[in-house]
Amino acid sequence: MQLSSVRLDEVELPLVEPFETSFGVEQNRRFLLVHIQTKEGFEGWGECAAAVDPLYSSESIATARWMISERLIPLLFRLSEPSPEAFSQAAARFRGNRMAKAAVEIALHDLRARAAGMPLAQALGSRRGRVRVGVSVGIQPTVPKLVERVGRYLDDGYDRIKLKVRPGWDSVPVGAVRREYPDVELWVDANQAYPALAVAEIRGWAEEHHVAQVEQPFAERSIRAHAELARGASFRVCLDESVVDEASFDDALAARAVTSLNVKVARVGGLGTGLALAQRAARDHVPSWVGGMLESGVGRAHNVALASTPFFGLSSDLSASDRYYSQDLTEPPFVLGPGSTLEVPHGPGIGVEVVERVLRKHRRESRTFRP
Ligand code: OSB
Ligand code: MG
Repeated sequence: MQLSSVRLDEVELPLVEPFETSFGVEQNRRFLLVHIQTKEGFEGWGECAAAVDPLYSSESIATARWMISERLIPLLFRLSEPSPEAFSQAAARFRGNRMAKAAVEIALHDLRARAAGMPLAQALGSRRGRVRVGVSVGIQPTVPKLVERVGRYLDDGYDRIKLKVRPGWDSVPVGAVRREYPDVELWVDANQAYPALAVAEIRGWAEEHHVAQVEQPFAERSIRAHAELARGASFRVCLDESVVDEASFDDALAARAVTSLNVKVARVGGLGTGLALAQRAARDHVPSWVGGMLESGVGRAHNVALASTPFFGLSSDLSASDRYYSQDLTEPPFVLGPGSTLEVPHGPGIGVEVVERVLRKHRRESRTFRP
């Protein structure tokens, strides 16, 4: 395959409601979109999860735009065969910048699968027609509003709820949700907001309110604090930000700091590493699931394809299109199906199509690169 162009767009899509985490609030999702085209007439789409500010991790739209346009696209144009594996191998000499690398790597996966006329899910080794999903619920203005919000998601059909928590928004809101919905599967995610000293306090409220999983309460590098929390806990300790590659996962496993793994395509630099991590987790009997970054339909479709492979045992943070956007970038929309699931698309590649009209309406910037 010979590349003819790579287009890098910046898009701003309004979220149906603001999403607040321990690190801030988002009203609109701004992200980069990668569109690769070949001389043979094939295409591949990728999305970069980096946000405007480097709050979730050190990457931002600005750093990712520089990395993709000044380093990764030139590197891609020099490859003799533009496969995701050849790209990742060549890009490995650049440190970090995993969200930027992931955006290009996943576009190459979509391209290869489309060129083969095969669904990406199948190309990744999928065996499932549907994936189990839950919903991640942002911090709300008040506890009653949170309880009401959770109730509406349960009415929609989600059967697993993840609450965003932070110091000052934990025991009381989590307890209120638990009292109202005694049987719901409850997870919490703190996005690194607690000091290592908070181990006993977190264990106290998480056990009291029967929380099944506590995600990334401590800083990315605080492996020891996560191990302390995991020791003898009745809940799983899930790592998100701490695991960025196979080496960091190995270290966390050796320290017994991880009893559930959030596999985010963006955080780990692409589908290749995402799959490898999920396989490794399965081998070590650590249940895993696919995390999301409020992606548009492009990124979500990649995540759904990954989640459909046999290595994931827990429900993923992949909700229906209408949980994020009233007008998604792709069609058909993802809709919640029976048993809190999303259907894995059947078409070639990611199996959903970017709607040019929607893209043009929400595009703020566009640059095209040629070999
Ligand atoms: O930590 O999982 C996270 C969104 C933005 C940044 C970090 C996280 C999230 C989510 C969203 O929880 C999950 C989703 O996309 O549905
Ligand atoms: Mg998380």
